[in-house]
Amino acid sequence: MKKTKRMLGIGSIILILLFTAACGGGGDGGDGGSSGKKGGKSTGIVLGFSQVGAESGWRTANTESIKQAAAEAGIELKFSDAQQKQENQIKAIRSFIQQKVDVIAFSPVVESGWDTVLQEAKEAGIPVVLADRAIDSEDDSLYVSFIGSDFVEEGRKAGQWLAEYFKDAKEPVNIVELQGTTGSAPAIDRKKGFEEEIKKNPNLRIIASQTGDFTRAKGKEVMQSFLQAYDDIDVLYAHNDDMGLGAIQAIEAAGLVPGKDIIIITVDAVRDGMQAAAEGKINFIVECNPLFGPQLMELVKDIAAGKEVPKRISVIESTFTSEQAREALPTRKY
Ligand code: GZL
Ligand code: ZN
Repeated sequence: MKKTKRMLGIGSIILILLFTAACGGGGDGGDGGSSGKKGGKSTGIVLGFSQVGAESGWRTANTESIKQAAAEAGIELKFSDAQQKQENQIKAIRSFIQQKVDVIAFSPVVESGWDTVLQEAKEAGIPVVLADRAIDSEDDSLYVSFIGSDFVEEGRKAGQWLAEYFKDAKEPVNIVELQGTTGSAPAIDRKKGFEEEIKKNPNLRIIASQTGDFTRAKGKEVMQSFLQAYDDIDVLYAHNDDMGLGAIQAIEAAGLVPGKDIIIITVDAVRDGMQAAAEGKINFIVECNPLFGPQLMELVKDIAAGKEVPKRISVIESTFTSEQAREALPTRKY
């Protein structure tokens, strides 16, 4: 199944400094949920947004950015939290169609199984935006734009750093991997990018890989099972900070020192992850920027105005070693 993302020509990828725009444009993350900021003049636009859930710090920062940006843009937001269940997202999209919203946006919890409901939106004449995660549909006429990170690149950054860190290793480096939600674009692509890089160093090998569903609780539980099954784990690669933080609890409970006995790499760079990195418990964090609320609202306005919009809007993101996390922490927006 060809991936939606690959079908998009590089030319159509518009690199937008979301991070700057979001932070500069009032996407101040931290108190994003506050209704403190007064709403902008109403545009009369109604946006239906189906969110994955509230599974991680990244997700809550993303939700706050979207809610705050909608209020500031004067866009009426109908927001639904799917508790990480695809059937709830499909129900929400159908409800938005019934309510005849102007635009539908959603972060698909998994890549597959969307064609039927998106065909219904298309027949109802309601444009759809993919936010954060992509779908693997063959038919890219089912959505007008995809705004989100390049997860394969995030996985490559993690793999590149690890390959460099262990470039002089003389013996095998045993890696355990906590995958994100099974079937989700970030889980599939972060694994893909990471493996592309580590296969260049035969000493680096993944001895166990299992989903922790992007949550702390599951990350801790699966790491406990890894620690019971293997007595020589050198590295943990977790697809998000929350699973990494749960795993750290298991590592410390086993009497091991995270960041030293087990090198830890995570993705997101949310506040709690950056705090652990600053303390040396996480050695390398790949940033995934959730603050695209303002950018999404500009896109929704353009779509509602019938303007041509880019098929793919990507974000520029950074990475942090422990030292860099210590420096960045005081000014973090999320
Ligand atoms: C990535 C996003 C992922 C985060 C996780 O853009 O879809 O989902 O990395 C979140 O923390 O659960
Ligand atoms: Zn070892």
